[in-house]
Amino acid sequence: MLSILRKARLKDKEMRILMLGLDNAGKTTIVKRIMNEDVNSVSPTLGFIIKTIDYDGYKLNIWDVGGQKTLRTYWKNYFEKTDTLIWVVDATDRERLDDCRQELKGLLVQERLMGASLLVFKNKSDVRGCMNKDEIREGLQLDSIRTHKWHILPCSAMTGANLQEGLQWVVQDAKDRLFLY
Ligand SMILES: Nc1nc2c(ncn2[C@@H]2O[C@H](COP(=O)(O)OP(=O)(O)O)[C@@H](O)[C@H]2O)c(=O)[nH]1
Ligand SMILES: [Mg+2]
Repeated sequence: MLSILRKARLKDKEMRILMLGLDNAGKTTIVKRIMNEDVNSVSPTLGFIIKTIDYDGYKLNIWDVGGQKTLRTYWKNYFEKTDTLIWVVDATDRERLDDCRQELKGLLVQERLMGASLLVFKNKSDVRGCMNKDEIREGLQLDSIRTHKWHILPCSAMTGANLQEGLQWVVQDAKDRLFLY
């Protein structure tokens, strides 16, 4: 049933994108950069923000949800009808990579996220000495994911690098799915 609804919306070229990750990963800054808003005035997100972006003929509704530990229990309220999960990782935060892996793992077993694709944004790639793509891929054990179609992209909310490419992947994935079903 869910998948039928999902497909109907994809046909309407409307998508729901859930942006999650640990606090301080750069989720809100990514959304602001995509929206061409000032990225220097970001404060921690309590609750959530929804932004709508038109991209390649698609209407992308991006849900930016607060990632602090106390807020993570509320994430489940946003799973329904999600087409794509964007998991934002702070590539400079080696200490919490394990925490990051566990949180992601916990999401990927959620039934209501089963039909969603996964885009991992390796954010803060502009910072010298940050973890590279392989380190994140291994640290998050992405190669062991069998339940979701996934893709990892290094990006920077500060420079804007690869953010458009990320949206392009999201939209292309939606097109592929429409073609498949
Ligand atoms: N150097 C660098 N800093 C970033 C980048 N993205 C976010 N930040 C900084 O990381 C901090 C947390 O960003 P925020 O968007 O609030 O993270 P959120 O908690 O995931 O929403 C802020 O101080 C941002 O300026 C990035 O790509 N590069
Ligand atoms: Mg935020």
